[in-house]
Amino acid sequence: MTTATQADAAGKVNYEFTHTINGKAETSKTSFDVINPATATAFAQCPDATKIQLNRAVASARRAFPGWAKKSFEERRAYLHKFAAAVRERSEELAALITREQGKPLSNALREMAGTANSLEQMANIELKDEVLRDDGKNRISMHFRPMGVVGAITPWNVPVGLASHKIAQALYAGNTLVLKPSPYTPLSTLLLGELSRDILPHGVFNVVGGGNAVGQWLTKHPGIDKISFTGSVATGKRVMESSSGTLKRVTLELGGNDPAIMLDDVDIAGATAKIFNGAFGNCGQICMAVKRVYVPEDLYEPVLEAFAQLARNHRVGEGFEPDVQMGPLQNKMQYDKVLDVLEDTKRQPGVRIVAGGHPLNRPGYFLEPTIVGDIGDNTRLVTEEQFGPILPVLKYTDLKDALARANDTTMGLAASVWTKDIEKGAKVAAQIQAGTVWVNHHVGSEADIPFGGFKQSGLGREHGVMGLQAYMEPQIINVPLQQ
Ligand code: TXE
Repeated sequence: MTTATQADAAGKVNYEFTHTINGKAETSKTSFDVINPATATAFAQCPDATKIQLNRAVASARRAFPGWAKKSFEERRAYLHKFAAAVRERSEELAALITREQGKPLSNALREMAGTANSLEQMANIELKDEVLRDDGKNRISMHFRPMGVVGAITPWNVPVGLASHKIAQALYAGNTLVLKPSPYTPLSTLLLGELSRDILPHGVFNVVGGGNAVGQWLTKHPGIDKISFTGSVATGKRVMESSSGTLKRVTLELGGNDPAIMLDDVDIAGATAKIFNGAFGNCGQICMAVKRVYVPEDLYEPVLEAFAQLARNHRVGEGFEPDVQMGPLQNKMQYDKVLDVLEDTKRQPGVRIVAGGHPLNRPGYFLEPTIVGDIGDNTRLVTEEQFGPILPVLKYTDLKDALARANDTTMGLAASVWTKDIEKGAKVAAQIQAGTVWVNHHVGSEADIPFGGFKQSGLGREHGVMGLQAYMEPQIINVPLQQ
């Protein structure tokens, strides 16, 4: 497996990445370039699956389903723990590949791999119990959860293996089999994960198929798929829901966020700004639940703005393999252009202050300085859209009610945070924000036993926890008369 992550002097990885279909390697006649965002050049090839190959992957998952569904939770737990151990053993290689194709610092890629192994284990440790709904001497009515069938999972490019691991863990532990399609921008680490699974999981239980958006669409329309689990943009999420409707597939959608952080007037400025900064600029701002807007009381506005600016100026940006680097490039050209466009729009706003950053780095690759923006209006692209990049608007407020109304004035509702020395007050303010997760004095995090998902157009359903697991299963009521 080592050659899959080693680059030659020109930065190219000369390794044949393959799909995993029915537990075996498959290539395709055609392939496409995978770009290293730190150099903006192609470094490897991803096989591009045909419709016939996708059909074969779905058929193999269907064949494997009855045997896998019949296994007990304990048996499936043992498989997932074994998979987690193998991932842990190879995490350095997988992390290096993530850094090369995704751009994030190697330390962050290693964290993503540790999270992947933990998530496979933690999900498989959840106990799902049958429930007795009524037992009154006349009837015994109980609820049981049954595996659904074949799950199609579609994943994005920001946290390629980490996000895939949530879907793998839930789908397989629940007793389903899986066909997973990674983003065409970052497919290789997931293909390698599939390769690693071949000696561990029964054939057909876990299939990984590389390809472009068309493969995703085939998956959502495929009559052999029972559920789609999707993480990506709101626009594509809506298309996924539409094309899944043909066979009434169950859908879980984890979409974008425009997540506010609200500082209260008793906030510890140094502590909060440092944590909010990390919550906004981690992974170059490309996290669905990242801080996307900060609301600050008027009296604290200038010191807070300056604290953010200092942090931005000291943040080390560079290629993910450079030592001590804290932020890599944006992941792809489409995203880079989109973020530059938002930046240009921001600079055109009357009275706006760019207090730190504001420029691309003078080197190849999709690098942008961490950028702090002050005195920007509410009705601007930077505030109303999900920027998904390293630009943070800092907004002033005089009245908390008004700040809450502005924070809630969005079609999204994924996550948010409240910052205060008074924890109880923080929790009361948190309850007034329309978002699936609201943290107090913290922002960004994901745990396999805690449900996660969005209000409004940030998604549909929840992943993680008992609730997440149940979303990969069908509830079944067994109604038994106790008197004839
Ligand atoms: O995502 P897409 P893109 C946001 C971010 C970004 C925007 C677009 O704001 O600028 O999304 O990014 C597959 N049927 N997020 O275009 O299109 C695709 O191949 C089925 C937020 O890369 O949503 C990939 O595997 N599948 C997000 C996956 O969908 C389709 C993380 C995601 O691609 C498809 C990433 C179709 N019709 C970007 N079209 C988050 N929630 O964290 C595409 N795909």
